Amino acid sequence: MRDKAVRVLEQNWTGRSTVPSRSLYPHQWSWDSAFIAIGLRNVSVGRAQTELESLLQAQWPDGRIPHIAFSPDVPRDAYFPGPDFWQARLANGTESSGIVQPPIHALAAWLTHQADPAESTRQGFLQRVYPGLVAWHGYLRDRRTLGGGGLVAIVHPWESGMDNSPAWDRALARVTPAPAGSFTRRDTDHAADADRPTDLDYGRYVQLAATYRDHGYDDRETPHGFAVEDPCFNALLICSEHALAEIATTLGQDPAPHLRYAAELTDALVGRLFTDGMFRACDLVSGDLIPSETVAGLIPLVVPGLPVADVLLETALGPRFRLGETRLVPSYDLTADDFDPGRYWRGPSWFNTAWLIHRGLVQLDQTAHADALRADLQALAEATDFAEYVDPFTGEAHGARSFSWTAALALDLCRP
Ligand code: 9WN
Repeated sequence: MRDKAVRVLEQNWTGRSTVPSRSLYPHQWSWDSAFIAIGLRNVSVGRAQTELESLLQAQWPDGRIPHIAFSPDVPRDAYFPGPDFWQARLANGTESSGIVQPPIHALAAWLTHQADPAESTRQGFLQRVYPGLVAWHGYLRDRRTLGGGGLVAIVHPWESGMDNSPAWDRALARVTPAPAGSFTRRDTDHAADADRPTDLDYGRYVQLAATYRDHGYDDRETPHGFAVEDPCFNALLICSEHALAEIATTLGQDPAPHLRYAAELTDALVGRLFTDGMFRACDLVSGDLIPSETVAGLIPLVVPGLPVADVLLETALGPRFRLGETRLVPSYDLTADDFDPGRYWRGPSWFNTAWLIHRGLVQLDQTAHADALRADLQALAEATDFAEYVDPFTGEAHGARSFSWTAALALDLCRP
C-alpha cells in the first residue's frame, strides 16, 4: 500500500505542488495541499515544504489563502469555475479563486517540521512560512468574524470543503441560482452525475461566487447571501493556532497570543455551536443553529483539550455515525431521511475527515478506536485505488481514483 500511495503522489506531482486528481481537479487546492504535505513529509520533507510554500505563493496581500491556485499549464477551461471566472491575479502573476478553505495549513507546516526538525531548522522552513501563516489567520480574524461571537464565518459552501453538505440546504435555498445556460460545468465530464451536486445547487454556488467577485472580494462590501459559522472550519483554526504557538516557541518568539486566541475560539466554539451532544453550524443570516448532524460537527474531537470531548465521542459511537461499525466515518447522519450513501458530502465517507478523527482519538487516548479507524483507512485506500470517497456501508469507491489526499493520509498513518 505504501508504495502504491507514493506512486499516486508522484503521478499527481507537478514539480511544485500536487493536484488532487489529474482528471477532476487539475490545479492546486488549498486544504488538499495541507493534507498532501502531511503525507509527503513521510516520503520527502523537501517536497512537503515545497507543497506548502508553493501554496503561499498564491496568498493575497490581505492574507487570505485562496481555495484554488490555478496552474498555467492546463487549459483555462479544464475546471469550472476557472481563472476567467474568478478574475483574481496577484502581482507575481499567480491566478487564483477568491474564496478560502479550512485553515489546516499551520498544523501541516508544524507536522512537516516535526518529521525532521534538524533538517527543517537548517533550511529555515518555519522562519519562512510563519509570517504568511500568521497573516492568513489574521485575515480570518479581522475580516471573517462576521457573527460577532468570536468565531470565523465561511461565505460560500465550497469554503467548508464539504461543498454539498445537507447543512447548507436551507441557507442555499435563499440564493437565486445563476441561469442554467450561463455556465458550463466540467465536473460531470469526469464523475458520475449521481455522485455530484445537482445543477440547481451548482447554479447557486456560481451566483454566490459571482456576487463576491463583483464586490472585489471585499468582506465589508459584499452582501453575503450565505454566511455560516462552521464547526470544522473553526476547529481546524484552533488546531492551527496551537501549531502556531509551537512554531513561535521554536523560533524563539512569544506563543502567548496564539494560545490566547486558541482558548477564546475554543470557548466560542463550545458556547455557540455545541448542543445536544453535537456541534452544529450557525446560519448567520437567519441567526439559527442548523439542526443537520454532519461529520463537520465531530471534527472538534481533534481540538486539544476540548471540554466536551467525552460527550462528542459518545455521539460518534452512537446510531447517527456508528464509528467502528461503518467504513471510516459517514459524512452525514445515517438516520436522516435524506441520507444518501453515494452523493457528495451527503452520506459517503471521506479519508481526510477520518484522518482528523483518528488524530482526535489518539489525543484522547482512545487507542482501540484509533487503531481500528487507522486499519480501516489504510485497507480501504488500497482496495479502492485511493478513491476520493466511499460508501459507508459497502466501502464501494466513488468520485475520482488516485486521489492525492487519500494516498497521502493512508501513507501518514503508516508512521510508527
Ligand atoms: C470545489 C479538491 C476539492 C476539495 C473539496 C471537495 C471538492 C471542489 C469541487 O474538491 O470541491 O472546491 O469541485 O467539488 O469538496 O473538499 O478540496 O479535492
